[in-house]
Amino acid sequence: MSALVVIPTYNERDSLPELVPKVLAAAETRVLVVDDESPDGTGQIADELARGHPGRVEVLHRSGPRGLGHAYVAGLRRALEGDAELICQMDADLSHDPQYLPAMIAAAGSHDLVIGSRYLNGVSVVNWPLHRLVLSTFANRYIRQVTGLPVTDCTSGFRCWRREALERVHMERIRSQGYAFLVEALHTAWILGCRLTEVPIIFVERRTGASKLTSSTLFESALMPWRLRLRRRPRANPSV
Ligand SMILES: Nc1nc2c(ncn2[C@@H]2O[C@H](COP(=O)(O)OP(=O)(O)OP(=O)(O)O)[C@@H](O)[C@H]2O)c(=O)[nH]1
Ligand SMILES: [Mg+2]
Repeated sequence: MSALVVIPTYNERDSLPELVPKVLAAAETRVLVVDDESPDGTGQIADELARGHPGRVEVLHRSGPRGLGHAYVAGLRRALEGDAELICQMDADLSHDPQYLPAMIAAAGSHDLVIGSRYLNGVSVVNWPLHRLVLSTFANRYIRQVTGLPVTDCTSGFRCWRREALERVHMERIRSQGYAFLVEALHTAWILGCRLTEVPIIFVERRTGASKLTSSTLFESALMPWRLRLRRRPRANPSV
């Protein structure tokens, strides 16, 4: 099945040139970089990568309000305008290793949404300071308990969607940013009766560039599970 990998970028000039060739080599993939006018010139580097890989790499230059949620919405919508049967999403900072793409793509043969999961077999995270590890594992446990989501890693940005499932989720209706966006999209898919599965990954902390995690994103993420809890539960007979 043809897969398009959507990669949002903001100031990732050091990691993107290493990541894109690895993604293209890992599987039958194409890449869509979604850049938000990165001040470090990542957008121009992405344009060079597109020129070097004609037909396989495309760049969407966004302007307007910045934010990971906006970038996901724009990128995933653009992806749906094309003909890819599978649409993957991953971070640009090399935390998500493209070596896992083939397993995720294979799992999408029988599932609607595949999650690259850090917490399927204990904790598979390299080089995170203790406070990040505690925050992330606590957040995931909290989300699961409040919402009932049957997934160990609800905040992973490494995902592979079947296009029909992505179409039904209507990403443009999701207003939140960052982790809350990821949790809401996953929850919506679950409510719609999508078949969810996880593939274990080893997550490696970024070596270059800076995290864009902000306290407002964390606050939004803390409230989100309670909003989701008020929604309906999944359909008994999934139709996707
Ligand atoms: N287009 C776009 N991309 C963004 C924006 N904010 C973050 N990103 C990208 O989204 C991905 C995830 O962002 P990170 O800063 O790595 O956030 P994180 O993975 O939650 O945090 P770390 O663990 O510290 O890396 C990276 O590829 C970023 O470059 C944004 O506002 N616009
Ligand atoms: Mg990261």
